[in-house]
Amino acid sequence: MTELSKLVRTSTGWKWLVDGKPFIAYGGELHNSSASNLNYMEEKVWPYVKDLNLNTLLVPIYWEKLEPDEGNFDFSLLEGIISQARDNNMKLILLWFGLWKNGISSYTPKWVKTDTTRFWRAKDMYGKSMDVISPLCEEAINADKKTFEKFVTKVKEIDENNQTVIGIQVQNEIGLLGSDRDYSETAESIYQKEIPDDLAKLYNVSGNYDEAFGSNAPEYFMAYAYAQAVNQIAEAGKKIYKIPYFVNSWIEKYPWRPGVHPSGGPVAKFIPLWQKIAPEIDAVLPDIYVSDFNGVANEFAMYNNPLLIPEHRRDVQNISNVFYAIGKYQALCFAPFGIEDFLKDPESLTGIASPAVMKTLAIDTSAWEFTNTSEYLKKSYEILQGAQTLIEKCREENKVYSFMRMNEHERGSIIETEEYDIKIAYHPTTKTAPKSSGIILQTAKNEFYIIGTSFSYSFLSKKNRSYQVGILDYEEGNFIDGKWVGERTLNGDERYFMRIDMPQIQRVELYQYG
Ligand code: N0T
Repeated sequence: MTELSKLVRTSTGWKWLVDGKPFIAYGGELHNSSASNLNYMEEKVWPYVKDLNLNTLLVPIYWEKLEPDEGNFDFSLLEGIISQARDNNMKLILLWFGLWKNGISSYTPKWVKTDTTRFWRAKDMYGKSMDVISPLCEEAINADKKTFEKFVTKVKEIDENNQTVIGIQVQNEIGLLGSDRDYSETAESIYQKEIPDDLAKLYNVSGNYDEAFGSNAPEYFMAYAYAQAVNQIAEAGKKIYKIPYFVNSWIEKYPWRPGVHPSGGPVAKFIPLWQKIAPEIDAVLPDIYVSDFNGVANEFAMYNNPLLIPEHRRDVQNISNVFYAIGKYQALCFAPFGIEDFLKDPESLTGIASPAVMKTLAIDTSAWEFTNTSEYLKKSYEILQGAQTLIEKCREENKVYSFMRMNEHERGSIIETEEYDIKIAYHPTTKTAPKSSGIILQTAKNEFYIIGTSFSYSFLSKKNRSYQVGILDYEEGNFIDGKWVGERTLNGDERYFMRIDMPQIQRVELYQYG
């Protein structure tokens, strides 16, 4: 048996071990409906994702397809997808679209949807039934759990000795949309009671929800309900097959009211709650569509939570967030959403999200300039995977430096190492290229690998003003099988300004003279 995929805490951060080796998922997530048909996958997905240098695909598995009638399972999609992934040399993170998908219960099978007595709905503040099976409905949790067990058992059976599935996301963007909490009768009675002990201890509060949490009570009430429900499901899976289990978050957005973002979903402030109430969940993952990448990454990497980004916006400017994610936050997964569009329908990449979502949000993209994001993504993934061994080594030695343009007014930054100040000048932001972002790996006192896109840089001596920095070797190149292979040597005009435009790696060896 191979060593199963796992997340491990190290003294300098987090590692994801896959086949016993450190792994970073350079991924993409599929559109919601793509994995419902194997022919579609064969014709309209695999040919378009295999040339993007991905090593991981995030693919949904649907309850309605897996158990069309109660107790009757159909594993053909699951088996087919794993086998297709193997043919394409791709790892998988499977997304369990069970009881909840973006808040609602749209992926439950017919027999669940129509039996509203057994699988009762949450009610909004006006007493109207919602399209959401309540997270307080025990029967529903048990039914999902039973199916999830079958699903995980099947994964184990196929995959244990040849791991393709390296993680499972339990549900998708859970939380209650359109109401701050469930106002059903059952919910109401629980809401009025004393809060559970573990919750009371965690926040050092007491009384009923209103007494304990004041005006924030509805969201805490829902968060507890969802964390409890999802933990039971994840726990059942983990008992069978111990790989990482995740939840993903529809993050808070303006006007920051629960119900505008799914209430009770795993937003950053609830990570401590999830860690306590849902210990079988290994990490809480942010879906990042907003422009403040750094703010979100920072929040989610706090609380001892490894940073994995299962959904990321698709526009060209922000695609270089991948460098900062890896360099600054030791991210273990980066995945733009709707990845099959990148080569098939590049024009759709003018939006931050998929066309359907852009429409829902009423964002007009007609004035946006079109550039194909894929060439940048592809190149970034190629060089980052090539440099993987070095990145891991430098992470351990704390020799990774990273920078990114945070807004249009910023012109550059300085990275301080022991011997040098490295001056980074950001290239002007354009609509058609990624914003400046990069990683610097220090491999010796005087040797650096510079990775990234859209910036110029120079080295200044830290000794004193009369000291100068000279260049011994400056080249572009690539890591092939973990070894640096230099290509063009950069000297003369090419070294006068040291710069990187398209995603690239450069190596530089310096000396100081005075
Ligand atoms: C995502 C995706 C998919 C600042 C939307 C994002 C996916 C789900 N939801 O295409 O449905 O399954 O997790 C919701 C927030 C997007 C807009 C944020 C604008």
